[in-house]
Amino acid sequence: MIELWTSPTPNGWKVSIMLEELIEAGTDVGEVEIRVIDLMKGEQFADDFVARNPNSKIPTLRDGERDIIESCAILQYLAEKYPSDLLPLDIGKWDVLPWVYWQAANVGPIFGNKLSYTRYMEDVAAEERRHPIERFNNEALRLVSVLDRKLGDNPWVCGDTFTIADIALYPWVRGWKWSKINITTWPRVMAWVERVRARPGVERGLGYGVPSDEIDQWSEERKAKTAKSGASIASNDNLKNSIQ
Ligand SMILES: N[C@@H](CCC(=O)N[C@@H](CS)C(=O)NCC(=O)O)C(=O)O
Repeated sequence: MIELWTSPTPNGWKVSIMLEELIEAGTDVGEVEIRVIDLMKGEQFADDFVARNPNSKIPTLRDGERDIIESCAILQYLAEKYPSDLLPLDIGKWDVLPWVYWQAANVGPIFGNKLSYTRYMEDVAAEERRHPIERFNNEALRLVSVLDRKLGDNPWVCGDTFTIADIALYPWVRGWKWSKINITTWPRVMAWVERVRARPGVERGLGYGVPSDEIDQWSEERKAKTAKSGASIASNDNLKNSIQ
């Protein structure tokens, strides 16, 4: 049995979308038990969580006796365990995996930092936020321009086939309004965001931990709760306290 400990956040959605895309492709993934981790309460630092993921971040997946941490590693693990079009298993995998790593090493951290400085650090003086906001915004825009060129006139990131590269990238890019990263200069990226969103597996994957009427438009209450949770996670005190 697969156990997924996750939250409704970009890194969490990667895995819920993956599971739903596999099901959509006709794969029997067996029983999947989902536990929604309350990051605001600090459940990621509890002993049972740390025993599965010493890095104290969602998502973390247990398959039988094996724990897999890191969202992109989980995507690759599931893609290899359940062969489908989501990842070629021959040499063609190298058309896809570098873009998954590119997401993990670049888009996630840069979009995440831009988001934190834009939404979650309002108690930090505007003057102190100015430089990191400009830096992370410019780098995020550069990454979007790379994505635009990679997409070219193809429907999906790696060509004609929807793959785990699309799954890894989409949850971060779809949040461009929340993170205030203006992707509208790149119509091909905008069209790709809509194309991914239209997939039934993506629709279901985005629904883990979020009511269906809030998948695209969060309520004011959810925005406030997310901002509060983000602020507590992003605070320097929280980071200091989690150093062991
Ligand atoms: N590189 C990790 C990043 C995971 C990550 O940053 N997860 C966030 C939510 S999107 C988290 O658990 N944050 C809680 C914390 O930092 O305390 C992955 O891709 O799995």
